[in-house]
Amino acid sequence: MRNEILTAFSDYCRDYEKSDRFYNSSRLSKLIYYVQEIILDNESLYIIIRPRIATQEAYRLLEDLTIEPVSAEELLDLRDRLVNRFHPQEGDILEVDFQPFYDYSPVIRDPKNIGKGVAFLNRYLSSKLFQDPRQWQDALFNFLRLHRYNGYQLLINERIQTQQQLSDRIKAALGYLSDRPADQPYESFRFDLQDLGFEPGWGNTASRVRDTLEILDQLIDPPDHQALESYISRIPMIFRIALISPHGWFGQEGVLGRPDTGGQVVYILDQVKSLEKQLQEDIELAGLDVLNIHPKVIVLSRLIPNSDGTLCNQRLEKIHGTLDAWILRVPFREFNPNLTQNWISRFEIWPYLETFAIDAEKELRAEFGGKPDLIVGNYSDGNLVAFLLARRLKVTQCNIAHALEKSKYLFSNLYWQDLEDKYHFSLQFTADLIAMNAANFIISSTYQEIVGTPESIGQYESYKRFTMPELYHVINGIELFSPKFNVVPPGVNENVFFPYTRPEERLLESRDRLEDLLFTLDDPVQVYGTLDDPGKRPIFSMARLDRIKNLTGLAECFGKSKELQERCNLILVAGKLRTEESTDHEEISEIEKLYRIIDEYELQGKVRWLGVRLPKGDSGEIYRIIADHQGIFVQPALFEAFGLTILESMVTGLPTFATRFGGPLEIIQDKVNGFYINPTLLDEMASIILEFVSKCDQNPSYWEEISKQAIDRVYSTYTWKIHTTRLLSLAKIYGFWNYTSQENREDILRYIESLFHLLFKPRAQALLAEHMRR
Ligand code: UDP
Ligand code: LCN
Repeated sequence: MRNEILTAFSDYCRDYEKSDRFYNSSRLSKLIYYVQEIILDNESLYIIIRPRIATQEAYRLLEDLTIEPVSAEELLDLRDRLVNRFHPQEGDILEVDFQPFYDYSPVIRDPKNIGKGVAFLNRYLSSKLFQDPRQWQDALFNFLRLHRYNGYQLLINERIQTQQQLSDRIKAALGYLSDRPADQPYESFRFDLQDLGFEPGWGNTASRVRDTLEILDQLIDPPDHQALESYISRIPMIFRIALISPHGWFGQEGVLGRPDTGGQVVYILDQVKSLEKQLQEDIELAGLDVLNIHPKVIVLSRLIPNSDGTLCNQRLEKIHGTLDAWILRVPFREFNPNLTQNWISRFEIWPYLETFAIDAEKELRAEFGGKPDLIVGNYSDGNLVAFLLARRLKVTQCNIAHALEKSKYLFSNLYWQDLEDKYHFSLQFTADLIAMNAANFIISSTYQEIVGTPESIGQYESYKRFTMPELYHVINGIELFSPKFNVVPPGVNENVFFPYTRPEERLLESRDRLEDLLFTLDDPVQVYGTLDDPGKRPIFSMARLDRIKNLTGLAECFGKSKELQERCNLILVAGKLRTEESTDHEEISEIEKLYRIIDEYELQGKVRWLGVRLPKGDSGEIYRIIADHQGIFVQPALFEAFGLTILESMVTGLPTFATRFGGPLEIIQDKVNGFYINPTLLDEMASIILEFVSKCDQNPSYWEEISKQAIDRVYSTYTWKIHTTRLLSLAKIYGFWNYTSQENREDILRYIESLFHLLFKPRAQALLAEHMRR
């Protein structure tokens, strides 16, 4: 592995007293820097190089020092041999290859533009379309005629029959509007415009209608791609959105901190509110209130009959703070009630998803009174259901991964057979391949989620080429240069998570209660551990007790550093205190491990472990109380796809120390508005924290400096307003291009369907058979 190669090279240079120049800038050192992996196979050495982001090359170095390139197929065979899962005599293994489907669609050239798909697509397709003005004008005209809401025609009516007529009527309408006061309401001249052939959707005032018509006029002749983007973003095309999130406990109370239920729920609930608000604004601006049009957003999840005190057994739940946004819960069909009546881990739910999609389609249609205009999938299961629904309903599909499990577990594909019992990665990775290729567009929270950094490969990139020994070889799993990828990061709920410096917005009552809970309350049901000196600087962390979240690593880092223990307390908010209360194998083993570490390092008196599920308002206040105590937040995950807790702690004003593996590397700018830590190097982690604490002790304004920078970082870059404006504009633009370019996706979708039926389904059925026996 890369880390070992770098260490071996550095040891070699030291032992053989190589010069600095050799170590840092010789050709060999450069080569070593780009080597991702070395495989030793009998007499040959295989070197896998990543010379650029999203690019991989493999070479074989023979004993006589000749070098040969190695093909993708050979490399995957070699990997199978390495884990003793290679049976050439049994025939070739299935090769999955999506490349041919991307061969005739446009691709981004420069890796730095990956994740800016829509800008690229706009430029590319407009230059193609604009070459033939006649074809372009027809496409635009036909697109404008499409739009309806509940059967009511929007934008243009049958009085405009041709593209030429459209052009003339725009000029006539502009003339008509030229002497109207800018703020004259649309309603007062609606029927005059209707006579000319224009229906609602152009604007809510004379000036807005005029602006929209002017952009369109400009777009007809001569067209340019910027005008196109701003025009399409104004078209009222989206009124109903379905967000799909089947697994976990999807609810508004009592769910966070349970296994499988973390950031995704927070993300979606905030996104819904922001989406509804944005849709409302757009509808109002387009002048569509005259038709009494209102947006509706539905989060589709599974109904869990035994809902452990949550509302997850309720079919419909209104989302707080919205007018018409709901959680719609559809039960899994009752195969084995011992399972289907209860929460089912995200690693086990694959057999239920197809029938769930079939049942959900009817319920969604009933609730929306029609079909949605956009379907957004979340996580591997939600994206698979989004694909099934979008295919049946013929609606634009957007994917959000949140976290792709493949990169969280080292060699999860190579050793999938050993992990299958617990994780069923053969289903999950197949579902991922299906959904990511089927999606019309994908939004990611960071650039590195797609293609990583110069040093590490991205989450989507890990699907490019891999082997599932004895199941299939993926020769090309996803086109990373495809314009379907767009980076659109989330925000934080600014009503809940806001700077500790705003006393007027804080509730005194909850502050006192939570202060007690954090530092002093003696309640063995909720809290483990008492603090000898509650006045010490708190090191705080909050996460689910997943292995990957590595709260136990943080406890161990604290345990190993006497100096840290002298100067700080460790306070953890982590789901549960007792193994008997959990059915999740990772949670159980993390609980056991945490107790072991506290004992082994004798941390009694220095650690408090809160096994509570905080209502959202409380978690906001908890960060602020830690900030009142000039504490810090540490996020020690072995890998974090994005990390909402990092945004939450930063916006509160807490100096934040977060893992350098994953999204935090993009959120934080090291030593400017937070700090990177390497959770595998516990001593180094302790010394980074200690250095900060010492600096603060010498110069108290240092804490405030970092705190202020952290707050600024979130407000400037991570807000829901930025997110939803972008998401809606993407949905419209991809919808437009799908229509006008007449891109034929039927071939790739048929291939995907085959994979679903021939690969995914039999395995899902086998898992179901196993579930029936439980
Ligand atoms: N959270 C919480 N209580 C807990 C654990 C987590 O409220 O006991 C919330 C936390 O505030 C954050 C989310 O759950 O909003 C976790 O999101 P993140 O993206 O950090 O990680 P995930 O759990 O999705 O991997
Ligand atoms: C899942 C994760 O693991 C986190 O890193 C993200 O922040 C969260 O989803 C929301 O996207």
